[in-house]
Amino acid sequence: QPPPTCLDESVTLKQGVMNRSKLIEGGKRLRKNWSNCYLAVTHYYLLFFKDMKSAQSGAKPEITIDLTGAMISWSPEKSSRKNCFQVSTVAGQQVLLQEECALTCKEWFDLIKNAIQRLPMV
Ligand code: I3P
Repeated sequence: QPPPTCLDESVTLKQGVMNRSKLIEGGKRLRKNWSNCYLAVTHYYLLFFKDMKSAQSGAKPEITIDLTGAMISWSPEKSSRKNCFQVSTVAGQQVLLQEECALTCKEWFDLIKNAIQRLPMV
């Protein structure tokens, strides 16, 4: 399943604002840097857009995360912020996601976890 090149409502399970910090990209550990972004979850991918406006006007995602074989876990030790979880991909990308409301954050977590579990293991 190739990654969507823009927001596609027909395959989007959930979309909304999240705080994100990349941890590892291209095998390199990055300096932690939180930013507010617009996340869309599909059955196969996480798509991160700059904001809602750019997502809904057809912009390309800033980051695309392949959920096949990915791992997700709560990671309170990775941040001083509450409600943090991390997603790691087979390709070695790592992002931290965070949201102030514990309930909303758990909804994202459960949805992404379910999506991962439906995909084949690699
Ligand atoms: C980092 C920045 C991050 C913080 C991180 C700091 O400092 O304050 O927000 O992560 O903590 O190192 P800098 O901007 O100078 O790089 P949290 O907000 O998630 O705690 P860390 O080093 O303990 O990860």
